[in-house]
Amino acid sequence: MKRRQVLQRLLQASSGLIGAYLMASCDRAPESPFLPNLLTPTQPLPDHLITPLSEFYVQSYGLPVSITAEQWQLEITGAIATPLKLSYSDILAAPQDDFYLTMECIGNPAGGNQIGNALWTGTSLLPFLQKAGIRPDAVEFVLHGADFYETTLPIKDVMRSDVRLVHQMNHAPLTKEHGYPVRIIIPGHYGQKQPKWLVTIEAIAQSKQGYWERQGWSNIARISTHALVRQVQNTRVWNRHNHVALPRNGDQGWTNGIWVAGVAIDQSSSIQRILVSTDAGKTWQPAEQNHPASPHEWTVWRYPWRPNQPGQYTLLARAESQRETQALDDKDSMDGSSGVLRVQIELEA
Ligand SMILES: Nc1nc2c(c(=O)[nH]1)N[C@H]1C(S)=C(S)[C@@H](COP(=O)(O)O)O[C@H]1N2
Ligand SMILES: [Mo]
Repeated sequence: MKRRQVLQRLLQASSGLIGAYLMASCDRAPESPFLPNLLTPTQPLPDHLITPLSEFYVQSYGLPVSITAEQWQLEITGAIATPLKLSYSDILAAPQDDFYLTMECIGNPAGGNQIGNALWTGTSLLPFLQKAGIRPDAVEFVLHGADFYETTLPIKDVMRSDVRLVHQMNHAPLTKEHGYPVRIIIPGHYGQKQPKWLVTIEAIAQSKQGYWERQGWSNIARISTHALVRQVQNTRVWNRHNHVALPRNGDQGWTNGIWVAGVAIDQSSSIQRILVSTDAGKTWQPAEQNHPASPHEWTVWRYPWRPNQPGQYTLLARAESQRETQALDDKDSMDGSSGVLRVQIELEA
């Protein structure tokens, strides 16, 4: 992929984020997923931090598709023994699971807003695939959206009981933008492996690449271990809003200490520690964190910083999962950003 395309993708990512930022900053007090819950020192960190729908990023390469639940059909086809056609009521009639999962775009830059956590409801795809009978020569599945979006994954990555056909987000039907009536969710992978308006699952005998993958984005798109700083005291730290000035006194003053808070996630293993540095990476201290039951849901964390001098500070956060420790690079790569955001803090004298 060309640099220009990377840039375009990053711009796409940030326009979503600017949208969300404006929405949050205009009318009333923002119903922020971060501000109140994370900063009450006497309260334990919440078990789950759900992103309000109004702030949940949308990433679609084209316009959202309008299909009704009645029109919708999912075809399982290709290198299989028995082609299947499923209706919306077939999906609802199967056993239902609720699960928390954090969705993130592979193009989300360090500190970006192309990430959100939701409670999803759906049914396991595996029994349907078993019924269809995958032929031994099949190597991959192509997952097709009604917008002609497509992405692929190896057979073994899709034939897992935690891969689900999802029709609800936070106990409400998926909105059109998020893939109504049905999308697929394949835990551990970035958003590009989760087609919305899913209409065909095709088993193929020769591997191929999907829409974003043909443009150079990782073909396997597994989420890397990374921490994201989300707020410093009451200021949200989104990408390109990473400069925070704090007065000496008053509610938002720094003399009584400063709360820094954020999230962290990995593809498949739980987050062991989040380390925070307030001296540009020279020294690191562990933050307080929650421990979600699923490794596919973000860990939330907060760190009470007690600076004693005014001046300029560079604040960073990095995560350690059971798999790896986040490197200290700050490049946004085509394998997903594991970059560390450097937040510039000015404590006023
Ligand atoms: N059909 C379809 N599915 C899609 C896409 C798309 O353009 N079309 N974009 C993918 C990408 S790149 C991401 S990051 C996620 C975003 O999901 P969301 O819009 O529900 O947050 O959807 C994925 N599924
Ligand atoms: Mo994405």
